[in-house]
Amino acid sequence: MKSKYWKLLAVFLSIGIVAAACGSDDGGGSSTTTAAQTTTTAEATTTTEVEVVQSGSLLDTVQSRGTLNCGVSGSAVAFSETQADGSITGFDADYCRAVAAAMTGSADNVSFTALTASERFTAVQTGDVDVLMRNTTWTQSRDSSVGMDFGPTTYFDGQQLMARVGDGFSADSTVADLDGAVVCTNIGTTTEKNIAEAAEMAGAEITLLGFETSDEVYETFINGGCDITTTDGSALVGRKVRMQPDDQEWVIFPATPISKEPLGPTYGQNDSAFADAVNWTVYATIIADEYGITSANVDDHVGDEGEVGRLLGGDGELQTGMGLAADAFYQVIKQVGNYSEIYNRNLNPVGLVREGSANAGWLDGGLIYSPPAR
Ligand SMILES: N[C@@H](CCC(=O)N[C@@H](CS)C(=O)NCC(=O)O)C(=O)O
Repeated sequence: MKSKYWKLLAVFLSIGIVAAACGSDDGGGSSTTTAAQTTTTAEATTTTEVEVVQSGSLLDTVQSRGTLNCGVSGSAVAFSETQADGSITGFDADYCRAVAAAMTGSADNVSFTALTASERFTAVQTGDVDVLMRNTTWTQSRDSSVGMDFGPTTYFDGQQLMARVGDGFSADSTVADLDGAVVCTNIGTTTEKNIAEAAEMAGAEITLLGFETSDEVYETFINGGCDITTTDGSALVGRKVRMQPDDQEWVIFPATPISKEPLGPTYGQNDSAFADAVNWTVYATIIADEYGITSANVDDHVGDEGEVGRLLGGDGELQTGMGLAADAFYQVIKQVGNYSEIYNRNLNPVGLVREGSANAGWLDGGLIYSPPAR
């Protein structure tokens, strides 16, 4: 009888630990939980008091602050653009808003910081921003020695080149055709490394000019200071639409990009609660898209059975267990929209479409896919 009582107490105390870990509402510092450690022998079960020190997650900090600090480019056409009134629009900016909606209940609770490529990782490490939504490529070195962790890829990109048709370049040009060319790009990027490597492997001698901002790159390109600009294909498309002068015709090549550039959320490493909240925000937008649930019709689906019901906060919901409100993802879809809505409203206007691209859903031959909400 006595042994049974201690077993029950031990189970009760263990549940207490889990609840404290998931629901901590401190300011993000270390939280100390007194817990029970149990030792079971054939004869008896004894309970010993030990201290479990659990370091606070950035998720707690964001929730108590009430604002998500999100690092963006601020000058990446259609991804994060600073408007005249200071607001930031675009695909990446909307993913900042989505994460803010999930973590704080409102998509408006975002403070944006515009960062150049070379500033971005330091800004995470110093705590100036909580997360980057800054056309940032997931690479092995960034994921390891640089100290970042990466969320689900929101845009599958690849590096391409852009040149003037008047200089003899066409859609069929290749890296080998760059021999003797001056190539402009941003510093602190995968771009500069990829092009240097690709040119060397193709036997093309190039002069690589690196700039801190894209605005400087395109100013120099338009003025004839470089023959080629190179970066993620999506950025070339956006800049061509916005900046090609009437007296120049720009062409993007090669059709198959010279690299893989999976772009998505990036945050400091080893913070699982924060990572889960960011990652499942992205997955929620993808799952909603798979079911055709949009900001316009989400209210009709609250209370649905199965995966949709759970995702929107109904029976069996899994959000509170990860430190979010039960309706966190309902708020994301209601206030920001599903993956297609976010993609189409920001990227269709510059000519980027999901159909036939790697950014189509997996059922349509693309790579956009989510694990199940179960
Ligand atoms: N995806 C690449 C390139 C990212 C990058 O910085 N791209 C440039 C060209 S789109 C950019 O964001 N420029 C915007 C700016 O200068 O603020 C990386 O992660 O290194």
